[in-house]
Formats: sequence, C-alpha cells, structure tokens
Amino acid sequence: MEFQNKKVFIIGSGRSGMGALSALSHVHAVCTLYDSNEKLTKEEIAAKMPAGTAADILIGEVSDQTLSGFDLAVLSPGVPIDSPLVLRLKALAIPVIGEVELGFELAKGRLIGITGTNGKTTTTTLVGQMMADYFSSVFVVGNIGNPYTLEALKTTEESVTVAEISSFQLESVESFCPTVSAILNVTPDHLNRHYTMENYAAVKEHITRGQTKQQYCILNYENSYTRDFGEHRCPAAPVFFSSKRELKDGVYCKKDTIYLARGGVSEAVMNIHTDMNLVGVCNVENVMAALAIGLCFGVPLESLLQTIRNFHAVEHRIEFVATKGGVDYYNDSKATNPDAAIQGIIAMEKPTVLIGGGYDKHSEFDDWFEAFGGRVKLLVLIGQTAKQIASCADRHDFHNYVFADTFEECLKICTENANAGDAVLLSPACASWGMFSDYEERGRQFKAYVNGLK
Ligand code: UMA
Repeated sequence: MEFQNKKVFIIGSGRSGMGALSALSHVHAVCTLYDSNEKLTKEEIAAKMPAGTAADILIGEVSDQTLSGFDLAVLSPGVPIDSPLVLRLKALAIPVIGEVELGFELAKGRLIGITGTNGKTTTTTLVGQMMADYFSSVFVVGNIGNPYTLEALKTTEESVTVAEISSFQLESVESFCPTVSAILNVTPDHLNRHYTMENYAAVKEHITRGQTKQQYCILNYENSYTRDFGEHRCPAAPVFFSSKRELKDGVYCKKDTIYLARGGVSEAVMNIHTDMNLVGVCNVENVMAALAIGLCFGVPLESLLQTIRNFHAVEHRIEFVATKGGVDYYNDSKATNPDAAIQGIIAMEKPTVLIGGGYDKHSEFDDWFEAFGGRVKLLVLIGQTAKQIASCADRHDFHNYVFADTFEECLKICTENANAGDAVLLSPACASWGMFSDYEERGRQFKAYVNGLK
C-alpha cells in the first residue's frame, strides 16, 4: 500500500491513533486525527501527538462532504466496525483498515500473532522473551499496550514481531499474516461489541485469515471453539495443546509433566512446578502454547525451556503483590471477564477475600460462582455490575458478599476482613471502565494501597 501524500483519516486519538499518526507521518501521508468524544479539546489531543508529527484535528460530528475528501481511514480498536461512522465511510467507498493492519503493511520481518479470550498477555510476554533470548531484533506489540504502528517502521527483514491481538483489532485485519498464530481459548467476553458467541469466535479466527498450510496455528484442544476450528476450518496447519489429555501430536500436560508428542511418540520436557514460576492451570496452558509457538518458529527446545525457567508472572495477572499482616495480596486486575477470574480464584490456596465487579459487558457470572469451591470467605462488590453479581450470588446460595461504593472503601473492607493466613485477591471478572481508565490503573491503585499498608 502506498501512503505518500494520501489523505488519511485516523479515528481515535488514544494510543493506537497516536501510533498510526506517528507511522503515517514518517511515510509522508497527510493525516487528520479524529475523535468522537466531544469532551476532548484540540489542545488536549495536540499535546499527546508524538514529536515530529503533524495533523489536522477534528472532534465530534463530521459531514459526508468532509469524509469524502479522504483516501483512507484507519480505525483504533475501540471503534466498532459497524459503528455509524465506519458504515458512512464504507458507503462513500473510502477504504477502512485497522491500526494493526496498518502496522502489518509497514512492518518487515516475521510475525507471531497471539489471540484468545484469556492468557494473551502472559503468553505474548513469554513468547516475546523467548524470541529476545534467541534473536537479536525483537518487538512486542499490540493489545499488550504498545501499538504495532509505533514499532513497525523500526523492523528489518531479520526482525521478529510478537503481537498480542484482541478481537477488536481482528475486526479490521485483511492481509495481516503471522508466520505462527495462536488462539489460546474462546469463552464469552465482549458480547456487547460482538453480540453473539458465534460472531466473537468468528472474529478470533481472523488471525489466520492470511495464513496457508505452510504456516502454523496453535490451538487449545480443550476449548470447543478452538478445537472445532482446528479440526475443520483452520487455513494454517493446526498444532494443538492440551491440559487434560495425551495428544498424539502437539504439546500436553499429564500430572506434573509437559510432553511434546510427534506421531504418537511423547517426550517429557519439563515439570510444571520445578521448571516454571507461574501458578494455575491457565498458566500451564500459556506455557504449552508458548512452547508450541517457539518450536514452530524454529527456536531450539533448550533455549525455550531456559526462558520458561527464568520467567515470572506478568503484571496484573495473578501477580503476587506483598504479604502484609500475614495476608497475601494478589493483583489479578487483568481478569476482566468471568473466565479469566475463574483462573484467578482457582489458583488461590488460602481462604480468600475477593474483589469483584466493574463495567457491564453483559457477562454471565454463574460459572465464576461455581468455581469458588469454598475458597471465598468474603466477596466485596464494586461498580456497575455489583447488584447483578449479587443476584447471581443469591441464586448460588452464596451470601458472603458486601457492596462498596468506592475502590477506597472496598480496599478498607478487604483489610478489615482478612486475617493472617488469608489471601486478598483483586480478580473482578469485569472490565474496569467507569471507575478507572483501564485495568492497569485499577491494578496499580490496588498495589499502591497494599504497598502502603503497615
Ligand atoms: N473513539 C472514537 N470513536 C469510537 C470509539 C472510540 O473516537 O467509536 C476514541 C475515544 O474517544 C478515545 C480513543 O478512541 O479517545 C480510544 O481508542 P481505543 O479505545 O481504541 O484505545 P487505545 O488507547 O487506542 O488503546 C487500544 C486498546 N483499547 C481497546 O481496545 C479498547 C488497548 O487495549 C491497546 O493496549 C492499545 O490500543 C494498543 O494497541 C486495552 C483493552 O482494554 C488494554 N483491550 C481490550 C481487552 O484487552 O479486553 C480489547
């Protein structure tokens, strides 16, 4: 795609929009930065623009006449592909691509693309480290918080880019084509954006859109969506991992050991307690997926195992914060849906005061309560979903819950109710929006409070 002198309409002035602006300025496109949020001012947006970039800034309503003057529109992930503005652009025959697609267009070298409802960030970070320990030019980008477009122009033919890709980003990819892709799992999430599980799963499958059987897709055999995709529709060569059964081909865990299997012959390669520093079945799955990605990418097994042995939990993902007054505090703010939060609670081995609730993504919480298994001594509920979660708790005959109006009040309740030998876990099963800018700010506030305790 040629960008020089093209008039590009960048939608969204957040991290992705600024990444796109930076890349497009370098390739001499003529940029307009747009944001629908009328509360923003041009000065605020201009202040965030990367050095050396230039753009007209537009906010709020925009006419068809203005839109028709553009050659291309670039979407931030927060902009739904079926939003009225995007539909208007398409009706005006203006090409629309996602920020990730733009990053792929501009980047060189090989790409690893990782998606899935849960485990993306841990797996992407681990794979990024595996690559950095073996190759000299490695970039870790995407939903993890580092827009692809910010790094794309730094890549060379020798580079390896490891990208965490969300369903929002996958709505608008076309030629995006990883050498190795992975769909770690697909469980209900973001249904307010994708409407049905079928749509959501179909969007996740876009990660393989440009792949052929010469490339690989790593898939979870224990997830009905990813197994069905691998067995019937996957355009790449599928490689499965399983935490529940022996596989003839792939990577699997049996008791405490991870095995590699080829043509029915298995080789034990590592122990999940002595060779890794992460807890929970979810992390065993993440490690198996990362191993499969690394092997399909051609990194020697011994190098991959060395990276795993040195790897510690990612921030905000069942992250141990501190022990205060005999109470262990864990930050699992990244658990923004019930399925991720199930992994958080089942990793707890002590009576737990649990913080739940937040932004309403139309999730169901029944499976989360089922997973408590007697571990939760008190559930402290916050945010928009607090009442809905409480009704679900009552249906499950779980009545040890209280409401907190603010995060501060919630944290106070936690410390007052946790005794020496207990754990406090922030694993809210909901997105943070409404109370915090993102899950990272929620996790950081939690850690600041815990670290401030005597
Ligand atoms: N905006 C519009 N029109 C719209 C929607 C949004 O103008 O219709 C504007 C907003 O007013 C705002 C800007 O777009 O000013 C925000 O854009 P964005 O929501 O795409 O956010 P970014 O700052 O660009 O961050 C995005 C991802 N955010 C989302 O997908 C919501 C970040 O993932 C990602 O780290 C970043 O790109 C870099 O790639 C965050 C996330 O919550 C962590 N992701 C979800 C998740 O993990 O579950 C998908």
